[in-house]
Formats: sequence, C-alpha cells, structure tokens
Amino acid sequence: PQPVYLSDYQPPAYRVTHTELTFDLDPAATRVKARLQIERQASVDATTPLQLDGEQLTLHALLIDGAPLANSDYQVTEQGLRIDQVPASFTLESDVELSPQDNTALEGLYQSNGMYCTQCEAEGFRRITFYPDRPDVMSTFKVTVIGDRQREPILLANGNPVEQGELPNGRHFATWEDPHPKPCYLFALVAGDLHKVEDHFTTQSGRKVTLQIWVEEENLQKTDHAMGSLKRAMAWDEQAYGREYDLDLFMIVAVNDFNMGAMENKGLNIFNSAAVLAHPDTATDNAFQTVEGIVAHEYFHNWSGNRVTCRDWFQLSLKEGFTVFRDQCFSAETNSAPVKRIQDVSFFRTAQFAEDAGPTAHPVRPDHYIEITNFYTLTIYEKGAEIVRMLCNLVGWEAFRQGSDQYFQRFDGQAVTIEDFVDCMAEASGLDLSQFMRWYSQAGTPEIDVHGEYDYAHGEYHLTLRQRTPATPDQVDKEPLHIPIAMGLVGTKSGQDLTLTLDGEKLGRQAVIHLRDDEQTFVFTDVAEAPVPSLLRNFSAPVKLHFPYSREDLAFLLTHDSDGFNRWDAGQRLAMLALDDLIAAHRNGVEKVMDSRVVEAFRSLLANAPADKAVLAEMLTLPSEAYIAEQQPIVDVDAIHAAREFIRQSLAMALRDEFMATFEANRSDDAYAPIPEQIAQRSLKNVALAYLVSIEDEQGLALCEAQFAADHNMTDVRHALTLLVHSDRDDLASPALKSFGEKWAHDPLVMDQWFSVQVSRPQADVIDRVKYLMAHPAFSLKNPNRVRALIGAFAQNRVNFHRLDGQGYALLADVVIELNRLNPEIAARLITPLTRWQRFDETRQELMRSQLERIQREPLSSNVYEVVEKALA
Ligand code: B3K
Ligand code: ZN
Repeated sequence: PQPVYLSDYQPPAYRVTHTELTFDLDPAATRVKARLQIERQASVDATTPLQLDGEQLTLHALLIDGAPLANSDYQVTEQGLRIDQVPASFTLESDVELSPQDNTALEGLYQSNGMYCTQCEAEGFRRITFYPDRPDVMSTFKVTVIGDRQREPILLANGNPVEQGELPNGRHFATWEDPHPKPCYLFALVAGDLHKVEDHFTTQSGRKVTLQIWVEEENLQKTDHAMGSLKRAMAWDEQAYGREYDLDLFMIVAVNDFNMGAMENKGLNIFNSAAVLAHPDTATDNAFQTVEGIVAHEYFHNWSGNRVTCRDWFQLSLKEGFTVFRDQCFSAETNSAPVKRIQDVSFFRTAQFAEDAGPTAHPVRPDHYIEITNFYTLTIYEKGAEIVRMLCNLVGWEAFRQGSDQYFQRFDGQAVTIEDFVDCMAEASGLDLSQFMRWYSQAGTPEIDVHGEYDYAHGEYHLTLRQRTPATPDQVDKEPLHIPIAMGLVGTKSGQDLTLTLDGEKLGRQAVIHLRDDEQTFVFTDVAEAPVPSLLRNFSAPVKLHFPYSREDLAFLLTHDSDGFNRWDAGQRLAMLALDDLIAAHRNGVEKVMDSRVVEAFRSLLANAPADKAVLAEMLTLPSEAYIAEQQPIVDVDAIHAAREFIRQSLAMALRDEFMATFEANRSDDAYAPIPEQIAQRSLKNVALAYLVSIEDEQGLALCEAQFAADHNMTDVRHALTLLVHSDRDDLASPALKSFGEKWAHDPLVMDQWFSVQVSRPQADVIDRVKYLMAHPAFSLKNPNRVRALIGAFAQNRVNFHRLDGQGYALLADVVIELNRLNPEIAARLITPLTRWQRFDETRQELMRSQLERIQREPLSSNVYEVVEKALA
C-alpha cells in the first residue's frame, strides 16, 4: 500500500453538481443506480480523464447522456473506474451490484441485525457506487430506497421525505431529497423494522423542527436521555455560536454493529446503540454523560463539519478538533465544569500523551497517511480540541465567536483548510498566529522545565521556562511553539493569589504568560511574600510541565490554589511522588512505607470537603495504573500495581472511619436521575466504598453486597459488582456475576459491561476467562462493541495483558489476525497496546515484537499493515 501526501493535493478535475441514487435493497445483491450531473472544471484540460473511486462493486451498466458505453471506453480496476473521454458537462448513469450481508468491515452499505445501514466517512461511499469519493466534491442528493414492505417498513435517507408508495411483489419505496450540497461521506441510508420516538424543537427564528430517534422496538424505553440531550444541544448551539438547524427534520438511528461512536450524516445521524441508548436500569452515570456528549458532538457537526467541511482528509481536525472543543464546552456547562475538565485532561494525559510518544505519533494535521481510517485518533480529536481551546483563550471569547461567525459565513457550503479557520481567528483578533500554526504540523508532546526563584531582597519572583519537543517518527528537529501558560503565584503566608506585575504592568491575580522561545525568563516584581507558583492552570496547553515541587508545596496548593483544576493536579502530583518511592521500594525488595503527608492531605480533604462532591471524588481518586506508567522511564507493570494497591489500602486503613462516614452521608434512595448533583453524590459514595472494599473491611463488603442486591440503578449495581469481582472474595463475586449475567442475558449492552468487569480484574485467572467468554453465546467477533468490551478491556488490564509468559500478547495477536479479515478498522485499533513495546523491559519488548512480527507475516489489510509497519520501524 502506498501513502498519500498532503503536498500532492490537487483540486478535483470534475465536480458533481447533483446526485440521484436508487437503491433496490437485497441482502446478497443490492442494486444501486446512480445518475450524476458532472461538470469539468473550467481550468482543466478537455483531455483529462474522469476518474471515479469504487471498490467491491460489480458494474452492470454505464451510460453517458443516455448512451451506453462500450467496454473499450472505460477501465475498471480494484480502486475504481476511469473514462478517458468525457464531455465538459454530462450525465453519467451507472448500475452496480453489491452484497450488504457479506460486508463485515461495516464500511459502505451493510446489515446489522437484519437492518440496512451505511457508514461512509471517510471512504465508504466508494463501496456503494462509482463516485469522486473526496470531501471537496459537494453535491445535492436525491435518493430513492426500495425495500421489502414487511422486513423494511421504514426507509430513511438524508434530508426531507418527498414521496413514498407501493411497488409490486411486496416492495415499497421512499424518496428523500437533501437540498444542502454535501460531500458523499455524509450520505446515509437506513432501512429496517424500526420504531420511533418523536419530539419537536423550535429554533430561535421560529422554524419548527421534527426530531426523531429510530430504534428497535425493545429499545423504545431508552431514548429519553438522547432526546433531551439533543434539544439541549440545539439550544446551546444557538445561544453559544448563533447556529440554527437548517432542515425540518433531524433523525437519529441506533445501530448495534458500528465501528465508532456515531456519524454526523446530514439530517440522519447514525449512532452506535451504545452511544444513544440509556436507561437507569441499564446504563451508568458515565454512559449517560457519554450519550449526552456524543449526541451533542454529532449535532454540532451540522455546522462544524457539514455546512463547512474539510477540503481533504489531512484537514480532519478542522472539523473534529473544533467539534470536540464545542462538545466539551457544552458538557462543561450542563454538568460540573471542573470535573469535566479534570476527566478530559486525565484521559488526555494518559492516552494522547502515550500516542504522541509512540511509533504512531503524528501531527494534528498529518502530512501523509496510508489508511485514513487509522487517523481518527486522540491526536486529531483531542489534541485538536486542545489547540482550538488555546486559540479561544488566546484571542478571548468575543473575538473567537466573531472569528467563528466569520468562518461559518465565509465558507458556508465549502470544503476548506485549517488555515481558513485560523485566519478567521487572526482577523477577528488582530493577533499574529503564524508561530501558533506549528501546533498543527509538529507531533510530540512539548515538555517544559520550569525553574522558579524568589528574591527576598527585591521582592521579585523569577520564573524561567525551557521548552523542548522530543523527536517523533519522521520529525527529528522541532521548532519552539507558542505556549500559553495560565498561572498565578500563591502567597505562602496569605494563602492567596498575589497580584502579578510583569514588566511594570499589573496583570491581576492570574495571568497568561506566553512562552515562544526555547527559553524565557519572566520577572514578577512587587512580590511581597514567598509564593508557590501555580502553573498551567486549567491545563492551558497540552504539554508536560515539570517543576520541582516539594511535597509541602503540593500539600499547600492542594488546599490553597484558587484554580480547581490545579488543586486536583497538586493532589495527583503528590500521590505520584509517593508512588515513585513505592515503585522503587518494590523493585528493590525493600519494605514499603506509606507517606504520611498523603494520608494527611486526604484526611483534610475528607474533613473540609469542597462544595462540589464530584470534584472531591476526583481528588480522592489515585492516578490510574496507565497514567502512572506514562510517568515511568521503563514501565514495570507489577511494581506499579503493587505500589498503587499499597497506597490505596494504606489510605483505606488510615481513613477507614472517614470513608465509612462519607459513604453513609451520600447514600440516597431518591429516584435515579442523571443530574449533576446526584452523579456527584454517587461518585463520592462509590469512591469511598472502593477504599473500604480494598481492605476487605467486613462492614464495607456487606454494604457492597447490599448495594448490589438493592438493584437501585446501574451505576451502583455495576460499581458494586466490579468491586466484588476485583476483590479476592470469589465467594461473593461468583453469585453476583451469575445473577447479573442471567438477568441481563437479553441485553447486549449490559452484557458488554458484564464482560468488561470480569476481564479487567487483577487476578491471574483472567486469561482463561477471556478465552472462555469468547465462546459465550453473547459474544461475537463481528460486533465491535463486543470486541471492545471483552478483548479491548482485557488489553487495558495492565497486570494480565502484560503477563511474563506472553499469553496476553498472543491472545491479542490471534484476535487481530482474525479481525484483519473481518473488520480491518477495528483490527488496526486493537493493536495499539502492542505498539507501545518500547516502553517495557527487554523480556516484554521481545514478546510484544514477536507478536507484531507474527501479525506482519499475514496477508494484511492496509489498515493493519500501516500500524504494524510503524510499530516495528
Ligand atoms: N465523524 C465520525 C467519524 C467516523 C469515521 C469512521 N471511520 C464520528 C465523529 O467524529 O463524529
Ligand atoms: Zn466528530
């Protein structure tokens, strides 16, 4: 497989102004008739051939302006169709055949539980018909779907319904028209035995929009939350960005087999059922929040993605980074803002930092790829969102909103680039963002070493910052970035933020300093008392910041920092220092000793609890094993696990009564609602319970069993189940697992939780359990949710996946090899943990590499090929 380069971009030679499609659905032989109005671009030579993409299609007929083409007039290859001579403007008709039932890759038109659905982003449309499958070709669409009246009573496509009727032989049809020109990756079709929930939203200009959520009948009770989320998102986009919905109908469909979370097809969003269905009995608080976030994300794409789209796939972060930033802000406003930020950053620093430090590291705007599907990454999405967040903070909300208005107005109906977006922000703010643009082209996580010194004699604080970005594949030399660092100086006497004076200018109690050079020193004057610096407040830039804080400094910031995010981060840093000692002790076979400063910090948190219980729950949560691993030069999975368990149990023993009191104070029998106050209370209660169970406290275990048995809501039930299953008390875990499995055997999304809970436990029997569960009737390798729940969750199980006998790696490789044939997109994603082999000891490196090499010897899809090549390069 050959890479595609950004520098090779050429505008399309031919554009499609209008597209008419007729689908005659059949599981094994669907016929697709296309009628395309095509025009040659004025600047293009008349001898330029027409090239259309097309894969796995059987061509039955091809006509230009009504006249059939002879076989010698065109060539069909594995990649597409080429016609050497075409008029400047013409109608191309084609008739192709394809087999949805055999489509296990879940790209293009496929079947899920008997229903037909599509996934076209990025390059799935070429598996539906011959077409210029690239985002800068935008066309209006008219689509007719013909199906069986019994099996497919509901026939959906983008836009507005214009006609429907009966046909002979028990068939019927529906015709849809989408007036907004769109790239073909936004095309969608759904047909099946679906049931709807309907609601309405009136836009700010008074347009009444019908909202429909289409699901299988048994899921009708699980749509309320998605519908509420959709209405909140629609209102938010009007109020925050002045963006109104632009059709009379907005539809969401839930599909069981789906590679990603959801897809923003114009007017017809298709969702993984896991990202839309939610009911208190079956979904956790977390799942409720995920549904809200994804519903909003896809809705927001209607402007940031659909009305204004990407010129080419290198610009993917143009729509994804911006839209993630938008959904993060929405969720922050509807839930607890500090907790949302803490959770996002915590995930980012664990997973994106790891990606940025590994062999698949790439810039937010990559300059080449083999398989674009491999680039739907944390870097494109989450780092892209961090860049947009920095932009917003740099220019200020008002200019950002002006720039955004300008962007939507100027480029409406166009396919554009990241420069177009940033230019609007530069214009609106008058700022020079040229250095800032490097964030898009430079891969790797910048590291900043900070040195601070208080000069008593002059009342000055000197802050010296040095930045460097480590080399990444294909990018050895790095330029300095423009890094905005939000900060304060917290007076050690007053415990307050001191007023900041820099270069004679009073900046207030919090300021943003701009690091642009390799090294810069900032001198703050009129600093009346010795401060502790609070740096990178609210994670103002996606960097690793090193400052030699003492444990006393961190304990001080933990209670005094005015920035909620940094208070949490001080706690994490404090725990990390203690963990480092314990990891070293474990490695050296020395007795582990608990750092009393951590105990006292936690004690004071529990005694003087912050008002936001969700924040407290986060503060009481130790860094994950994955995050701790990220901080180590060489990952020692066993030492990390042992150290974290030690600290957890030491805290539980020292603060047993406090945790018990916290648990008791936060129990509630109120009817479940996924609202912030309740979520906060549940999370705090459940954190306390986890500590109690970690030391097998008899009363704690009894409370845990009771919480499971009470069956009040899935958040509490699943948490209790997890604690029991992850404890050594199999006598309690086995009956709980059994009853849960029997009760929910009919609900695949709940069974996914049942799978995940079991394979993430630390006990050594897990590998056998994974193998056993792979044969369970509720499991299927063909369903991405099942694969993620069982195999994906197992690969996150640090101690068991990284077993020294290599069985964990071999199991993953077996699955990747099989999935490579069935679903290359999912197969390629699943390899990720193996690609991180450089981070481990030599024995594990060897074992991981040998599994990668075993995969490499297979005939590979381009997806898996690209990842394995990079991992072994
Ligand atoms: N835009 C889709 C991505 C689907 C790509 C799958 N290969 C989901 C989203 O970001 O909203
Ligand atoms: Zn998106």
